[in-house]
Amino acid sequence: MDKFPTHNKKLIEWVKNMARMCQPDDIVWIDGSDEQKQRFEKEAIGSGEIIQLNQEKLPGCFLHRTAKDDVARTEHLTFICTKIKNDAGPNNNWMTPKTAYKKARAIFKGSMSGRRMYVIPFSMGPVGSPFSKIGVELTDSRYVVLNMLIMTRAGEAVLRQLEKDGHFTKCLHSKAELDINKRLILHFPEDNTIWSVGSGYGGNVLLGKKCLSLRIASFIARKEKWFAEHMLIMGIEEPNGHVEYIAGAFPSACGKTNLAMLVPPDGLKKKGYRIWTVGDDIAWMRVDTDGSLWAINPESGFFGVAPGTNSKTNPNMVDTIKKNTIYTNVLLKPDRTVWWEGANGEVPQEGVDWQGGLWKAGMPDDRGRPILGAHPNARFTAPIMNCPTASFRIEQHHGVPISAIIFGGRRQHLAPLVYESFSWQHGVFVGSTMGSELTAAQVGKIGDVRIDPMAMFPFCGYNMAEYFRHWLAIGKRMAKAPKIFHVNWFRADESGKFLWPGFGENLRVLEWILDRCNNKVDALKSPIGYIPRPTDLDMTGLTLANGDLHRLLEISNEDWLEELKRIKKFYQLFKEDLPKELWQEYEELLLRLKAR
Ligand code: GTP
Ligand code: SPV
Ligand code: MN
Repeated sequence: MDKFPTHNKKLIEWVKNMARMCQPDDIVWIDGSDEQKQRFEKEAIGSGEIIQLNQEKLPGCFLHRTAKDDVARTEHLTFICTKIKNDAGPNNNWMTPKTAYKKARAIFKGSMSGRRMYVIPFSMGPVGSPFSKIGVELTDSRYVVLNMLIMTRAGEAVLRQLEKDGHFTKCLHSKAELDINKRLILHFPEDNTIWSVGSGYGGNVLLGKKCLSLRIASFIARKEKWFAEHMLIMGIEEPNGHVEYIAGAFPSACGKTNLAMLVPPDGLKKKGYRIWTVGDDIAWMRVDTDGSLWAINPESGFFGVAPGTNSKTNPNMVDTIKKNTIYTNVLLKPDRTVWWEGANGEVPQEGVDWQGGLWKAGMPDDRGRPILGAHPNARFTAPIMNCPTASFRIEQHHGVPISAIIFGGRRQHLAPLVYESFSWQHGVFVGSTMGSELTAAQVGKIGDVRIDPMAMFPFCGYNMAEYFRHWLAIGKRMAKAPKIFHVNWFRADESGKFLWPGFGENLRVLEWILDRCNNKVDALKSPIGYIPRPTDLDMTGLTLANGDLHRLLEISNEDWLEELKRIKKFYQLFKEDLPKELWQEYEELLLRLKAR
């Protein structure tokens, strides 16, 4: 029995069963100690899984390279496995649990022989908080262990918690052969179980993140009447010390991390704002007794996009990733530091690229295009507490009250810089129809627009029509519901150049949003929602080219009528399941556009 440092019978039985299937050489329980972590780091360096970086310049930092075809979430290999197909909905790939277990079992069988199985007890949310959920991940990857130790609260304290409350999400992962043809990311919400095999990439294998905290959690949240959302959480402090919190949903690689820790632009400095980062990817939100929506960030680390991160775009992140950080698929420089496209400083002359090949600046591929040093979806894993703007409320069980919810996509055309919904119900319509261009964070054609409701399309663990119904219902339970806004930092001119400078300058838009929440400013009514009067955006210290602000706020009837066709097609996917309130919002928008 002493091989099992727990009395939780369900846990012991499950670990034994999984080990019987996967056949590891031995089993090691993660206790969360520094000593154990350092031992795994040494072993992982020895096995080549990670490369130790320059410890003077980057203390506690490592580099990892994934397989070439294992660099982003593979949505086409991701399944929600429910007994009834319609419970997973048209938004998900589906298999019956029986078929899925059978298929995966064939791959898991013996997959850990010659390897060790690690048992990682982890808590999403502060250990012991009534709003947290516990998972246990079994994995044969030390890289996963080292990442989970950053991204979640893992180890002994969680096991103790499990003695009190037996419930946990069963998470099984094996690299197996890292073969894309034998890769499956399976969710069994009815069994509170996740099985992931054949991948070594973050979102597919750090099972506490998208798999548990969004897909499984959204399923649980619907039953328990709360929200599990793909949202950043940030606080904006005024000089008088009052902090307002907002939550924002943008699809993958559309700016959550950057917004969550923005630096106020020079022009607004004298107003004395301070920004507090609570989370950059996931928010769990619930209605509290005061009738407001309160949010916690279940994670304890950032798994952020490296390319484009520099002291101009995101100085707080540059500071955050100077120590105790794992870099994945970036360029290794001769001095054993790292680089990526859009990093600080000069482009290095040479290095080792993300695929492990010798790299020289400007070196062309067979089609004459320069070879990238870092993969466009290269990432870093870093503790939140490294971040200079980390909020002291991250560790508080209660979380933070949310004043505004912001939806946003990456749209070169169509969506204006910002607009406000007319009501909660209209806000749900806005969220449910938001479109965004695909990025390197998904496998697919970059640039194609897809509708990604609430940035949850790839992450909703059940039928999205029911998810919309859930959003409508929770809205009715709040006496002080947040206002709902839509933003677009990515509107571009004919040549594809962004019209809005973005990043820190986005605070100008957040300021208007908060003023609207506090009834401090009027707005113009447009068919799609309220938009700012141009003079109400504080543009001190920012000069846009003539007419650009006007273009940023422009709403083209013709384009929106086109968009409604896309929305209609999307809604029709859900047949009679789609809440009628949303069709009603659709019809009303159509009328407003036609009346103009
Ligand atoms: P995930 O971690 O995949 O969920 O992504 P995310 O939503 O956190 O996106 P992130 O903040 O990492 O930004 C992704 C990319 O968008 C980076 O290349 C950023 O440089 C770029 N980006 C972020 N904010 C802005 C902005 O305001 N304007 C522009 N033009 N680009 C931005
Ligand atoms: C995303 O793609 O939205 C991410 C990265 O945050 S991953 O964890 O890989 O999903
Ligand atoms: Mn994300």
